[in-house]
Amino acid sequence: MAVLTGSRAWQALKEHYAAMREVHMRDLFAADPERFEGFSLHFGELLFDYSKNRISAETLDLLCRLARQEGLEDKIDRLFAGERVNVTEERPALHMALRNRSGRPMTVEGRDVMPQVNGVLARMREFVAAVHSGAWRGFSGEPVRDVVNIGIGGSDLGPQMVCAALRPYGRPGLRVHFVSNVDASQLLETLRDLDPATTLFLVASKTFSTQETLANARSARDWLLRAAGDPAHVARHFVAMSSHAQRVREFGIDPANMFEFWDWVGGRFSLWSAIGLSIALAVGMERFEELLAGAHAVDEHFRSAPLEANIPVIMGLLGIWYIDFFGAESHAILPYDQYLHRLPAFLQQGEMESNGKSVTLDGRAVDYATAPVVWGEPGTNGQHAFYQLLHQGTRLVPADFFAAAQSHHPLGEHHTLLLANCLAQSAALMAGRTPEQARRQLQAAGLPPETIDRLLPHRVFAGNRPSNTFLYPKLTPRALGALVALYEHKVFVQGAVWGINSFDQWGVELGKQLADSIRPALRDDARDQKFDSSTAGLLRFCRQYRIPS
Ligand code: G6Q
Repeated sequence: MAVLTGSRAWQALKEHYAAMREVHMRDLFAADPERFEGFSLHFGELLFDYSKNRISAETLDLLCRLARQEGLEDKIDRLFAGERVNVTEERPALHMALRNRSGRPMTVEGRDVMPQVNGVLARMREFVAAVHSGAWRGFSGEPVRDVVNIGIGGSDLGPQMVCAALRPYGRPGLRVHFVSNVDASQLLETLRDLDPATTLFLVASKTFSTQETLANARSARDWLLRAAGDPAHVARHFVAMSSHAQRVREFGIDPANMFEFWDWVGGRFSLWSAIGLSIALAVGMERFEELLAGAHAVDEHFRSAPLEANIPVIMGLLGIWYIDFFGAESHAILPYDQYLHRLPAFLQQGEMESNGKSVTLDGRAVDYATAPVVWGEPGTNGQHAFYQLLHQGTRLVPADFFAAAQSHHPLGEHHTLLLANCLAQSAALMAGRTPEQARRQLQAAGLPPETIDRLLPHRVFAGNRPSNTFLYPKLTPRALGALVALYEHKVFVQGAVWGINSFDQWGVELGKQLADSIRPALRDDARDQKFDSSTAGLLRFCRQYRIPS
């Protein structure tokens, strides 16, 4: 047994689980009319309701003991102190500096990084103003009407999710698009309706060596030059966000058009950096800074609130409770907010890339489960698709619900219906429907007894399915910044307790390397013997039907 699972705090939780396993949340709510007050927290304008979880005060106490035993408080301090918490890449993970609005220094290796951070923010502000005012002009002298962010993974999912979420704040007359896939269909479908003369490309790549991004950026440059002619025009249509000036220059982008960030910013935590330029262009620098301020407020909370009242800590520990003790395999993200339709994909990367690990920091195999499969869709759509499994399937799927009390678009009864559905789903998952309730309903419908007996098992809902609910008055930049930072820190909390490195992603390397060796074999059959028979068979099929380019 590994150190963690053999530890006192873990064993205590295991015993406690044996007692809690059969406890129904229905009974917990019935026994304590104050349960909501006891298990919910307000943060600014955000409400975090975690009362619909299979927990008691003792559960939380034991989970916090586990966190303390694993040195969480110290690990949080070391994270904020800019220590090299990403041990396999020997870097800090100091994305909090990007949104530090406190005026306090934040240091990496003893050096305050805030002057650099604020310097890039100032350049972004200038650039955004120039684009918005029309002072920045393309090769034909026209202002920018379309912005295309070319990036993938962390250089795409965050800004894309935020731009979608903050669409109501979008600047009229400026459209922002995202191209990530190396499948040319995405690039070509995006460019089809755009005018090269009024299109600005943002090449977002920390390393500036990512195959998909460079392939898309090259093809975008060719598309531009077919209209613009002179390569000197690239400078008016291409800017880069990167930590690698040399490669940016080699690509042909003027380093004067490069917005820098640093290797202490992980890709999936980079939307707060220059990688957020698409956001700033979409909604304006002021709104971008409100987003930063929302996240900063959460940073302050995370580093100072006691574990028992610390929202990301509670989120992380609840996850551990279900994953490691109840055996939950997945976690659903269910926004009742169409503007958050990319949130599940964004959080999927945040959790699965960060904590999808099976060795500890010192390289030992874990004997406990780590990150769950994170998935989801906007709520009401999901209700007509996969909620059946959430309510009556054989798996326990903890879920997070999100909703704004006010819509950006008050229209008739729409928002009332949306909210009613959101609140109804978490209540139904929690309480379920007992056989007695189901029988009464069927009797009330006037069905004969034998039909009732036949239908009854199908009409029962076990309930006891846990969820958290996040409510906010309106989906503002500030509220969104806070939500995202809560999840970033949740991921850190879980990684800290599991003793894994949440900041590397070696698991994405093997496939990339193999792709490099498979690529030539798509043209040349002499290489087939290098591959397993399945890969060789798939290659034969591709070669047979493919139109060589
Ligand atoms: C995120 C990962 C990964 C990364 C992409 C793009 O944490 O590191 O998703 O963001 O692979 O990398 P570049 O920004 O270097 O192109």
